[in-house]
Amino acid sequence: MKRLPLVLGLFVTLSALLLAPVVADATCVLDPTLTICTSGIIRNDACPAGSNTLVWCPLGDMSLITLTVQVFDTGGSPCPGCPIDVEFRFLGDPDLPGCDLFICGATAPGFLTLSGISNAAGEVTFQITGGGCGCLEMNWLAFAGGTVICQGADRFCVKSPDFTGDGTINFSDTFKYLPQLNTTQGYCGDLNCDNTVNFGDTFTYLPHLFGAHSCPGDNVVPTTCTPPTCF
Ligand SMILES: [Ca+2]
Ligand SMILES: [Ca+2]
Repeated sequence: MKRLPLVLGLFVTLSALLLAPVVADATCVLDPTLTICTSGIIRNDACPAGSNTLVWCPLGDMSLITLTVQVFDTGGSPCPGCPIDVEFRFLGDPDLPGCDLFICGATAPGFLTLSGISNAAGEVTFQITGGGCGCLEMNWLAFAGGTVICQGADRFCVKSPDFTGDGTINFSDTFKYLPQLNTTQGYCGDLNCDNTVNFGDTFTYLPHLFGAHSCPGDNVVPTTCTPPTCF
């Protein structure tokens, strides 16, 4: 008869441990259950707003993938000044034969870690760019004070003047682009998202070629990935 309160007490103790506030630093006591993580796109291309299709460049001068993390304290108020770390894992399925997908800043295939400090609204937005064309799967784990505060996944359809997906734009990319220009067709060559490949796309491509835009990083982990709204 005495075992029930003991089990109940153990359960309450365990629950309290699992939901314990996270002390990220001296000024920051988070309630991890209140954290909001939202993936998105900072759009700097002509692809449809609201779609998950984006054109990105290793230099970061086109569209960017974002993850916004918003943290709250145990009283439910936004928590500014909190150090947040995010471990990203990128998997991808290149659309062009012999090409790859590339993540700027990755330190191993598909592995990217970013750190930031929450602002007055308790928010920090992480920005990601890269190269290559195909389906990209982004998984993330966000940490504060070493504790996971949120996790999730999203998929994007990416394309880039870095057609080969090696993190730099040069004439190897031109050789991948020209066949689609010649046939006026192809998802990857349509850099301005008007459903044809023509000199409008060449004008988009050339500044990135002439600037030899590039970044350090690494490729993604191969996967089979097909989002519903591209290709
Ligand atoms: Ca390239
Ligand atoms: Ca086009």
